[in-house]
Amino acid sequence: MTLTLYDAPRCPYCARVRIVLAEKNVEVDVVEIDLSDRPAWLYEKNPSGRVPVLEEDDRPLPESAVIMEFLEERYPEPALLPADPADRAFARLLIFRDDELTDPYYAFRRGEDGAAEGFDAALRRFDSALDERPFLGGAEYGLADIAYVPWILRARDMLGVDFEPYPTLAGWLERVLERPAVAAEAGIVAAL
Ligand SMILES: N[C@@H](CCC(=O)N[C@@H](CS)C(=O)NCC(=O)O)C(=O)O
Repeated sequence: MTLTLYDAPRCPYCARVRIVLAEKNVEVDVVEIDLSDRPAWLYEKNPSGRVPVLEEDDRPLPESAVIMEFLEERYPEPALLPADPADRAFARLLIFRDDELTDPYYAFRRGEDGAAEGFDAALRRFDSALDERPFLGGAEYGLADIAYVPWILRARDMLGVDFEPYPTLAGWLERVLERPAVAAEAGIVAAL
């Protein structure tokens, strides 16, 4: 079986897949896509022309959230979703609603009017959610954390966001950075 990741270092959606692959110690061939000059053949693998695309043999799979779930099923160890169905559903719900963080992030990155306040509000919600549990999905680190941490790292390192006003979020970031897979992603972001 061959596994190929069509990837872009700066892409946070690709980062999700990179982190899950690293957590599960899965080897892949990586094809780096230049997002400013995408090859025409990428549209055959994903009609939207977006990355990431993960291709197992000749079956291309786009959409980072779907790819994460596929990897969880294909390579169950170590488990990145909780065992209990209600807990799994909660983690999936968080991933499904990622635009509650990503929309304010992109508005802030684009410098839109009022976006600093909007992103601050989103980070405060994130901070409060983590008051109740050590990891986003619950007691254990997993896919929900992996789904969000790419934007948090990019906010810190590329947009210069200081997490001092969000101490619970900052504590969570420290905890997830203890994972070598997340630390490796932080290294990719630092080199962008
Ligand atoms: N919903 C997709 C979003 C992927 C996405 O937006 N990727 C960006 C790079 S970060 C991309 O390929 N952008 C090119 C474009 O929008 O044309 C996912 O979760 O994989």
